[in-house]
Amino acid sequence: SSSSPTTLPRSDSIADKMPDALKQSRYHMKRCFASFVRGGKKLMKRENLMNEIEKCIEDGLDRKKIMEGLFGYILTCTQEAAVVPPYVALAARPDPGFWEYVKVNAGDLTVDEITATDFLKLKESVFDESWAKDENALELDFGAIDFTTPRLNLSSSIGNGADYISKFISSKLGGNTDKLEPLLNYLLRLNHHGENLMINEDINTVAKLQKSLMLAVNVVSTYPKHTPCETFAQRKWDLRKVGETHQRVKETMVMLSEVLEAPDSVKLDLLFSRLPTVFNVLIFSVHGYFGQKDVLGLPDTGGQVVYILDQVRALEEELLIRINQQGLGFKPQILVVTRLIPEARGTKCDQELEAIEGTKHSHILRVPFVTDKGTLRQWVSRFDIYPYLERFTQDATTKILQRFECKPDLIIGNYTDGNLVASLMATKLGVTQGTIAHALEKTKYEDSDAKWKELDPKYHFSCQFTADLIAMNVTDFIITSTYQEIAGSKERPGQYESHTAFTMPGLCRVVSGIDVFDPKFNIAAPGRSKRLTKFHPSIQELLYNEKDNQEHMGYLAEREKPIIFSMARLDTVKNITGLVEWYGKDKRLREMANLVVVAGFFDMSKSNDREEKAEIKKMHALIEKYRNSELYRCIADTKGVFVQPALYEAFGLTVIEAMNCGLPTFATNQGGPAEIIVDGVSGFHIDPNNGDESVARIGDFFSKCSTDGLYWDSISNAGLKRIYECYTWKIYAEKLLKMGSIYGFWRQVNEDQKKAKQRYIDMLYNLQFKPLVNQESGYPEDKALPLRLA
Ligand code: UDP
Ligand code: LCN
Repeated sequence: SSSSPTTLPRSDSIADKMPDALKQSRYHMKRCFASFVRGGKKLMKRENLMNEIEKCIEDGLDRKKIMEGLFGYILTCTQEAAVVPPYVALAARPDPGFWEYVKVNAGDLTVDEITATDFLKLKESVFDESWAKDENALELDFGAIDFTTPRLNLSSSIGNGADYISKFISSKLGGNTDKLEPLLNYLLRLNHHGENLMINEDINTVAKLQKSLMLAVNVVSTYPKHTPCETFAQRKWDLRKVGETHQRVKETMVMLSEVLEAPDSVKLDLLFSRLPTVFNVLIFSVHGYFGQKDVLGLPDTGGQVVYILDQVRALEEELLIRINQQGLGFKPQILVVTRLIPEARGTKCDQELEAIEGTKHSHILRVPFVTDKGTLRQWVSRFDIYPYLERFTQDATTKILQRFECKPDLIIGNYTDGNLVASLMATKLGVTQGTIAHALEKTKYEDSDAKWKELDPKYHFSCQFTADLIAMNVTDFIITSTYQEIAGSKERPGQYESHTAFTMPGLCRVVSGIDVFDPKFNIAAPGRSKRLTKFHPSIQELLYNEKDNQEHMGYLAEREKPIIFSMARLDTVKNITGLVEWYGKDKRLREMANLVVVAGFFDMSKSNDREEKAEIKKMHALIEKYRNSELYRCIADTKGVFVQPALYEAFGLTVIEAMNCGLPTFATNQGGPAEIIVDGVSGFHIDPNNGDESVARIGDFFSKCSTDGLYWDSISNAGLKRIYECYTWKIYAEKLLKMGSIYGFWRQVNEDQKKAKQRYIDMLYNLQFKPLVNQESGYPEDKALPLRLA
C-alpha cells in the first residue's frame, strides 16, 4: 500500500522490530491478531490479511495506527500467514530474496523468530496434520550441501551471475603461479573433435606457457597486422593460433599473458570472449508441437517455440562471427531436439530432421517417445510427459552423438521437461549446461505446492516441481528473461524465489530448494523478431468481413473506431475471457473502441471438411508466417492498443511484438510485462484482478488521445524506444556465449562441490522422481498412456 513506510531502516529483523511495534500499537495489534485467528486453522495470503484489517477498521480501529507504524511495515512485508490458533506464523519478505519468519501468539502477543522449516511445518498442519507432526518427514535441503559456492549479497546483484563468477574466478587465480593451474588445465582441454585448440600437452606448466607466449608475441609482431595468420600451427609450436589475422592472434596472446600476470575480471571476460569454446550446441524443447509452420496456438505451443527459433538464428550468427575471427573455419552446429509426433496433424512434427529457416547449419531433430509398447503416436500434454523422458534422453543421446560425431559443447534446456532431459544428458556427458524455464508452473496456480495432492491427477505437479528442483540444482547456469522471474519485485516474490522454501505435505518439505543469490542466475531478455510483410487484404477481410466463418466470429461495423487487440493461447491464466467481459460490461469503452481477439487456434481435428481445413491452415500460415506483425500494424493504423490481461505472465512475447509494431500496450502487472513496460511511459500496467480499474485506464487513454493529438504517438514511440534499447537478440547471443564459456571454466574450478551435489541429486532422481513417474495411478489411462501404439 502507498502508505507503507518503506524507508524504515532495515538493520533489525522483523522479530527484533516486534517489541517496538507492540509499544506503538499494542491494542490495535491485539485486535488484528485476534481477528486473524478467528475461524481456526487456515493459510492467509496478503490479500486475506488486508481484508481482515479492513474489517477491523470498519469496526472502529484507526487505520493510521495500524498501517503507519512498525506493525504496518511488518504487514506490508508479509507474504503469507499460517494460522494455527493461538499462533499466527508470518512469512515476511522485507526485500527481494530476503525472508524472515516469526510466530506470534495471538493471545499474549509474544513473538518468536522461527526457521523456514518451522514455518513450513505450521503451514503443513493446515493441510495435513499427521505429516506436519512426522519427525521423519523428508526434507530437501540443497543449501546444506552447497558449502563452497560463493553467494551474492545484494538484491540488486541478482541476475548478474556471470559477472560475479568472473570476478570470483579471477580472485581465485590471483596470487601465485600455482593458483593459475586451473586455467592452464582448462586451456589444455579446449578441443574440437579431439584436436587441441589452444595449446599442446607439452606446455604443462604455467611457466612454460608464459614463456611460449612471450616468444610467440615477438614473432607475430613482425608480420603485417591484417594478413591472415595461417602458418602458425605448422611451425610446430606448442601454441595454436587463435585469431584470423596476425593482429588478432597477437591480441589474444597478449590478453592471455596479462591474465597470467595478474588476473582481473575485465581481462578475464575479454579473454573468454575470444577463446574457442563453443561450436556445437544442443537445445532441448521436448514437448510438442515444435515446428516452424502451423504450430503456434496448438495446445502447449506458444512463445517458447518463437523464442527458440529466434534464439537459434541469433546464436548461429554470433557463432559464425566468432569462429571466423578465431580463424578456425569450423561449422557451428545447433540442434533443437524435440519429440517426434507421428500423428502430426498436418504439421512437420513427424519429420526427423528439418533445417531451420534463416540459418546455415542449424536443424530441428525429432526423436519419438518410445515405451515398452512401442512408439507413442499422439500428442500428450506437457503435464503428462514425465513417463517418457528418461527413454527419450537415452535415444536422443545416441542420435545426437551420431550426428555431431563428438560431444556437444553446450546443452540448453527449455521448460521443465527440456531442462530435466538436458540435466540428465549434461551430467552423463560432462558438458556445460544452461536452463531456461519460460514459465515455472508453480507460481501460476495458487497453493499448487500445498495442494499438490488434489491437483496431481490433472497436473502432476509432484513430478514437475521435483524435476524443476533437480534441473535448477544440476545446471551450471540459468537464463531468465527478467529480474522478476528470479526475485520478483518489492511486492511479489519471483518465480524462482518461490522455490526457496515450500512444502508438498505427504511428499517432501523443501527447506532450501534454490537460492536466488546463487551466481548461476543471469538475465538475458529475448529480442524482437525481424518480421515483414504484405498482407493487408487478408487482414482487412479478417476484421471487416460480415460473414462468420472458421476464421472469425463477428466483424467490425464501425471502421472508424480504434481497435483494442489481444492475442493469446486459450489458456485460463491468459484471461482473454476476462478481457472480453470487461469490454462487454463497459459502455464507455464499447463506444470508444472495437475489440479484436485472436485466441488460440481453431481445432483442426474438429473440422472434417477439406476446404475448411485449408482455410484454417491458411489462417495459421498467415499469422505465423508473418508472425502477426502485420496484424499488430493494422491495429496500430486504427490508433488502437494492445491489451495483455493475463492473471499471470512469465515473460510475454506478445507484449514485445505489439510494442515493436508501435502499438501502445496495456499489460498485466503480474509477471514479466511489469518489467518490460515502464508504466505510463512506454505503455501501461493493468491489474488483471481489477477489471473496473483496468477498463478505466484504457478508457482514459482513448479519451486523452481524442483531446491530445500527439498522445498516442508519444506512447507508441516510447514503446518502440524501449524495445530497441533493451530487447535485442544480438545482446542475448553475446551474453549466452559468455555464460557458455565462463561457467564451463567455473564447473572445472568448482568440480568437487559439483560432484558432491550431483550425488544428492542422483538420489532425488532415483528415489523420488522415478517412483512418482512410475505410479500409473497418477497418469490417467486415457491421457498419458499410449492409446494407439505403433
Ligand atoms: N501466438 C500466435 N497465435 C495465437 C496465440 C499466440 O501466433 O493464437 C504467438 C504470439 O504471436 C507469440 C506467441 O505465440 O509469438 C506467444 O508467446 P507469449 O510469450 O506471449 O505466451 P505463451 O504462449 O508462450 O505463454
Ligand atoms: C512461456 C510463457 O508463458 C511466456 O510468458 C514467455 O514469453 C514464453 O514462454 C517465452 O519465454
